[in-house]
Amino acid sequence: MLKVYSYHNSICTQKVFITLAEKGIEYSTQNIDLFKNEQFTPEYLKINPKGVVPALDHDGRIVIESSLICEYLDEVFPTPALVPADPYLRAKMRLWSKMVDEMLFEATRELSFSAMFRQKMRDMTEEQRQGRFINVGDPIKRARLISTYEEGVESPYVLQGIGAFEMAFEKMEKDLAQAEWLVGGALSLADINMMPFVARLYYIDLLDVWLQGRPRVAEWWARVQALPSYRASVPDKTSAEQVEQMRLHGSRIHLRVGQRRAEYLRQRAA
Ligand SMILES: N[C@@H](CCC(=O)N[C@@H](CS)C(=O)NCC(=O)O)C(=O)O
Repeated sequence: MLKVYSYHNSICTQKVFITLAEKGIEYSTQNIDLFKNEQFTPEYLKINPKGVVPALDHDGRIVIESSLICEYLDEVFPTPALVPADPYLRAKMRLWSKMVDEMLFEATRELSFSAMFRQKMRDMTEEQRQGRFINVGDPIKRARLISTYEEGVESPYVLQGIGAFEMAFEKMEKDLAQAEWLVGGALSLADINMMPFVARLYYIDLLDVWLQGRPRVAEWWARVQALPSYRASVPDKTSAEQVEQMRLHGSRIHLRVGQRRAEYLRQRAA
């Protein structure tokens, strides 16, 4: 039996859902409401001491960290293979996982927060909001959260996030010149890791900022949107109301994100 601890619209959890769907594996889910601080209850912290989703329960054995969960699933359920057999290609695939875990996750959080979660945080009671800040154990993560809550798109962390996406999309456009998927010509966890992050930009109406002049990434994104595993795990699990909210909040920061990207590119060229 497989159970995924998740929160709707969680980008890390979407990686796990797409992997499970590619492999045609049945699973159940348990919702952890991140805006009610359910990730910090003593019961959930026993499952994931980091106080985040996702977590996978496989017959009572818990696996955490979305990239590790996806690799675990690939080892336990090897068909179809989503990790290249060739060690060199496997290393290239893991480079994409690192890019997502070390750069794009924070970048997406910053953009999502400044677009919409900021508003959700404003709607919390002061006690809930402080609880949310205090419970984030990692001081760097807490500083980023407070900064994007207070400064929105003007936060220095948002500029950092914009730079992270710039580097990722540059690499995608380059790597996709070789084949239609990111590593070795076949769909792999490299693509699956990237999907929810590109999708989030799409939903918050910011993807066009990075797709301009990147035809290969645009074609990759069209291929992803046609994949049944992606459709079942992201659009089909996202309500019309959420789609509307993301679009609405994202469109409000669209102009400013474009300007900050230009600022980033100017700084980089100087
Ligand atoms: N590196 C972790 C990140 C997990 C993570 O931060 N998940 C977010 C949702 S996408 C979360 O649970 N956030 C709750 C919080 O920050 O309080 C992974 O990939 O599993």
